[in-house]
Amino acid sequence: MAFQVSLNHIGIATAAGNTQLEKLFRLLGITRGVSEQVAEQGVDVHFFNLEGTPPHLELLEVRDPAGSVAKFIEKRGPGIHHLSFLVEEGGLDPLMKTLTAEGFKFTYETPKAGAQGMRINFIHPATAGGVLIELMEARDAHPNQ
Ligand code: CMX
Repeated sequence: MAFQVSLNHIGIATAAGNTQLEKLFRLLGITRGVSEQVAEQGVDVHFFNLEGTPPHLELLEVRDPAGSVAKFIEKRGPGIHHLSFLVEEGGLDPLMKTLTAEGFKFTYETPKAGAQGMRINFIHPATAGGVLIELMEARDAHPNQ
């Protein structure tokens, strides 16, 4: 089965209150889009739009010092954290099934609610060449999740 995915954003981990990249993006003329608190992931996310279309840049600003992004910064320092791919509606569950059968390990058994009204799951970097990969799908197809 062929799956349709597109690169949606690049997530960048940043410490709370650090505005270096935001300033740089502004000077480069990259406009700031929406910001959203994602309590479940322990971060505030700030989207920056490249000419209004994906791929976007997503700053992950730490809010929960015990969360996974805080842990990432502690271990590896701030910087590029994940690549996020948008999966066509209805495609996430079958894609997870296929990738799991191929040996890829997901961080959650079932997708969780993410920013921008998305269902999200992550492929563990240990099974994906050292890169954390987020897969996301519009929640419209799953109104109860
Ligand atoms: N990219 C690449 N490698 C990473 C990584 C990342 N983002 N995060 C952790 N790792 C590496 C660690 O360096 C470590 O490598 P070594 O074994 O070589 O030292 C290994 O993965 C295990 O790391 P850990 O610190 O022990 O962390 P855990 O295994 O407990 O958790 C992970 C790692 C990916 C499962 C966890 O961070 C996770 O569940 N991530 C998904 C949730 C998330 O990242 N949310 C933030 C984004 C929210 C959003 O965009 O909305």
